[in-house]
Amino acid sequence: MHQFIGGEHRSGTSGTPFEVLDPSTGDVVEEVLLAGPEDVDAAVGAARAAFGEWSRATPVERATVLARAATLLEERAEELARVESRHAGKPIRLAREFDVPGTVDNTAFFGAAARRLDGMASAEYSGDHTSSIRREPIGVVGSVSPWNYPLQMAAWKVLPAVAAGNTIVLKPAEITPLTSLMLAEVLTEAGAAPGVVNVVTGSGPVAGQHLVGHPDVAMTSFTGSTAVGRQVMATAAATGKRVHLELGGKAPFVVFDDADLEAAVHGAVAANLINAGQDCTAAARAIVHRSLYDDFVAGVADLYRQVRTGPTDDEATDLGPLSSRTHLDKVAGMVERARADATVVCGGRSPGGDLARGCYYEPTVVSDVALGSELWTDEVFGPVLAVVPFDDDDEAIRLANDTEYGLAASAWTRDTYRAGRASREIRAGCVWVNDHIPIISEMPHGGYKHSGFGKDMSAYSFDEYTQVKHVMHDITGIARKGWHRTVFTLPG
Ligand code: TAP
Repeated sequence: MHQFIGGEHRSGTSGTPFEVLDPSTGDVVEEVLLAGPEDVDAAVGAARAAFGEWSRATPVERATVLARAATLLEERAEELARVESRHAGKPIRLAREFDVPGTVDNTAFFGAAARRLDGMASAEYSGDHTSSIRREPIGVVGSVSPWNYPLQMAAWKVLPAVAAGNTIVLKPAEITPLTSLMLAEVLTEAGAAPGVVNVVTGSGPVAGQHLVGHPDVAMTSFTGSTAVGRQVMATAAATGKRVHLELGGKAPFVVFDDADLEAAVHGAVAANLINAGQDCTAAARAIVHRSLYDDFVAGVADLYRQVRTGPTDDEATDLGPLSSRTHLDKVAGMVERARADATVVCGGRSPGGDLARGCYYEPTVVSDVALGSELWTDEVFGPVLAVVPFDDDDEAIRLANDTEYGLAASAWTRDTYRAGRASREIRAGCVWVNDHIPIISEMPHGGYKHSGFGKDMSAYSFDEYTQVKHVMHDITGIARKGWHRTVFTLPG
């Protein structure tokens, strides 16, 4: 029963079975019958049927559902953390302390935000009419989410959409469907009517593509790779729907010569290894002033050798596996090819022993990476830090911006003017100063350049999930209005 349609768990009708695996062992967690186009049609039908009532619910009614859902998620926190850890291969500590509390907080935030969807103030701009702005939901939203943070990415898609009065069909990545189903179940238990939140678990090319191209879906929101995002945009274009894309990243981590080296080294380790590097904002390219370069590389490598790589259910584990064997092969291949023109300082291989059954990869530092090489330009999405030196601030900013991506970046400096320049000139949706990774529900998350457009989280996300209507209300009661004479004048 791995589809959640119209408030009920159902089985997929594609006839295609799929094994959800634990990437730390290769064991089967659950066998799923994938969704086919008929399941997507049923989910879109349920969402369409639920739209009228949900879109007319008062803000406080929607807020009450979300507030209850936050409480229910908190009650199920340990269960959610365990399922998330198991199918996404996350260390249990990360699932418990980041994924689940982040989702609870997001749900509570959108519960509160649902009550204050602001428009422009009403006023008599023409003198003869009251103009007001209505922010209205768009309709059925079709969302597609990735495997790296299955629960949080589902929440980022579902919560602003339903808080604003839309109904939704979400297709999570087929390898990590379980916590998205739990989120839909919780929202329904909290009082969202059947059909408000639906989840179809199927493959991207079948269920995802059908959802994005569906004529009854008014908007697509997608989080995933830039390559698939472009395909999604092309599919959505055929039905002329609104598109919101959160895509890949290759975040620069710029360490100026006045930086606190200890802070930068520890910051780089945490920001590169979070979620085994499978984080679209993870520090991927460390750009370090030549005066600190050798110490920075040695410091990060020293900490990487102390990282505890291990079973995901062990509270002591720092680094879990990558999400799948296919992804492990991709990461390992990129590091192998980088050896031709760069230095692998530590890591660069999978651990042996008990961990060899899983998709583990050692924390890896690659120094003197060649500009323009694959490791410099392409997303690795693994625990691999590419490091290059720079000599002056202009070069640092240029290297930070030397990427087609623009999701996130950080600048490490004690000089307030340098920090100001970096945050202004680095082209990314988020720039941290002397930190890298923290996110908060109140602030937007989204990309520049090929990292996509539109924002997740925060009140800014309502711009994606609402449309603005101008209502112009005559206040004169005059039958023959002055402006009519511009169009026609009665003879005589
Ligand atoms: P993708 O391979 O792009 O897959 C993302 C989702 O798209 C999955 O659900 C996938 O389904 C689906 N999909 C694949 N082909 C499709 C198609 N033709 N039509 C509709 N849907 C399709 O990304 P991923 O490997 O799961 O996730 C990693 C990527 O996501 C990275 O690039 C990362 O940077 C990005 N990401 C970005 C953000 C933000 S906020 N910008 C956050 C997290 C991740 P199946 O996998 O089930 O086939």
